Amino acid sequence: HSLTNGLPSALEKGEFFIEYQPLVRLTDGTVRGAEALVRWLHPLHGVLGPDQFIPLAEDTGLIVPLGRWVLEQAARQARKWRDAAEDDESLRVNVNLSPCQLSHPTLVSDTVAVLENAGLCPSALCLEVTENDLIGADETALRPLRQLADLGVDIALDDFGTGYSNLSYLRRLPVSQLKLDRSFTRGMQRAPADPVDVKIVEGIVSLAHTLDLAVTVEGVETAVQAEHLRGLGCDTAQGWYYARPGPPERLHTLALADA
Ligand code: G
Ligand code: G
Ligand code: MN
Ligand code: NA
Repeated sequence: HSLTNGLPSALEKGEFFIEYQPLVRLTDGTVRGAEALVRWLHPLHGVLGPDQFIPLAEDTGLIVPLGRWVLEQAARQARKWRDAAEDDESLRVNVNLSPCQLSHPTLVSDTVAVLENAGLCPSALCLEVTENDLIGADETALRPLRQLADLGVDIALDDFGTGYSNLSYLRRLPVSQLKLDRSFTRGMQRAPADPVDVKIVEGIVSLAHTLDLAVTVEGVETAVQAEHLRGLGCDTAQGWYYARPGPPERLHTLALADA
């Protein structure tokens, strides 16, 4: 608990920072964007990961201003990447949303304002929400996400496959991509791949593409795994094989290396 005593004042003290992990298109290996992952530079304990403070931020309500700050930073960063690349179609940014943000009345207006202030088009942003946070959500609860999706913001279903997938509910959600949890891709790290994992991923990709959803795979750690997942038709990959989460400048270097 002492770890998180300083959490309420950490935002105003400027103790949070963001690392970015590249998202790579599997067909050609190009960097398409990055996921923003927040960290807390704790004055006594050093760098803390989200698992160590996001739950408390949710309990205390700090997640709403913190989440807004992450969104602002990420949007500004995407603007910088695009300016540097002199390409407005290039890099996109993914931002995680917590359930408190989803149900917050200003989610849509905040997001629109952040995009406008950053000079970023909605399609440059992907919001990630977990499958579990949407389970049980009715039409009213989904309305803000649907409004954002209608504006052109991409919505991804994060940690897909770890919840209670009543697959028919996928059709009701305003999502355009699935982020397949890394538990499904672990069995493909080395050859020969686990045949059951291969079948499961094959089935999910087929279902997703039928519903017009793109598939991003998480936790790609080896070349063998990347090759398997490319062969199975997955669209985008993220993982240590490509890059660990890191500073924003590095993404630019990685993206330029493609060009
Ligand atoms: O950084 P790390 O790889 O440990 O991320 C762990 C998890 O923390 C991620 O899967 C993500 O769901 C969550 N997370 C990271 N950044 C944010 C954020 O800005 N907001 C929220 N709500 N969750 C985040
Ligand atoms: O939003 P999400 O919970 O998916 O955040 C991604 C989490 O997964 C982060 O904590 C990140 O550090 C972690 N991660 C990213 N790539 C890899 C990987 O290749 N292997 C493993 N084991 N973890 C990863
Ligand atoms: Mn995520
Ligand atoms: Na995830």
